[in-house]
Amino acid sequence: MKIKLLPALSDNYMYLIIDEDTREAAIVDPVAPETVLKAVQEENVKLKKILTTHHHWDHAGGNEDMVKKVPDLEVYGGDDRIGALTHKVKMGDKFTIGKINVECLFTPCHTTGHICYVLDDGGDSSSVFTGDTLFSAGCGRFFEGTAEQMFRNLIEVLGKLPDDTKVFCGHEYTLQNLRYAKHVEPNNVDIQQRIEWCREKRENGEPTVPSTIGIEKLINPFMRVGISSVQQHTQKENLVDVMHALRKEKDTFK
Ligand code: GBP
Ligand code: ZN
Repeated sequence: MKIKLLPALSDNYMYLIIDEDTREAAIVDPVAPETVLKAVQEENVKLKKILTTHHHWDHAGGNEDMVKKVPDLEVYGGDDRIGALTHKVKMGDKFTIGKINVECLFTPCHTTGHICYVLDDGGDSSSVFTGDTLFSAGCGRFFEGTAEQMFRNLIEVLGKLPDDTKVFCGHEYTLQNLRYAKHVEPNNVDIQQRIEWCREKRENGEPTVPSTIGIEKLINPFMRVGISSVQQHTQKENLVDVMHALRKEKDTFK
């Protein structure tokens, strides 16, 4: 499996997923159709599917245009507000991209119909496309959901994936997120080291994506609600209360 990261708008990422055996491809959140079509031509692949994480325009806003330009394109997603949707999916639904297996994880909170997609090509590690649910070192705002839901998404669903699962998220927010992570845990050495690593990446014009589930468990405060330093920062013990307090503080963190 080959994954081509395609930057779009100011800080969005689209991902072109290629099954090299069959040359079949899928695109995650194609908000900039011209960029996608150029990459599809360059890679000489057959684009078969759109994987939409959620209905926000900066993720789903290119769908209508894409289906006009690519014949027989299938559009996957978990929300009726997603343009050109052909395959509405729910928790545990499975399909394929060539020989790559895809499993849908329902992760409502940022929006009520948010889906993350886990890809497995039989190789050593899987990849998960997390849209605006899980960012590197952060998570999406709770526009349409609760701390209880995000706790379930991050701890009980995404947090149960193997540590070596690669994380491909919807935005390049990592350095801003790490600044907040450092505020929560000033003594966390993994956060300090990740800031240096990400600074170097960004200075060279490179993305900080992919991360891994294992790395996120070390640096992402929203995946660390059960760690005592994070609990102490929020002055809460109940894990959902910690999640709620972190999101509330980050909503206005400058
Ligand atoms: C930043 O630049 O670092 N804090 C952000 C500011 C996702 S995009 C922008 C922001 O709020 N981004 C959203 C988010 O969840 N950020 C996580 C965070 O701040 O910790 N969006 O474009 C956003 O989802 C959107 C589109 C929102 C349509 C509502 C509608 Br309706
Ligand atoms: Zn969003």
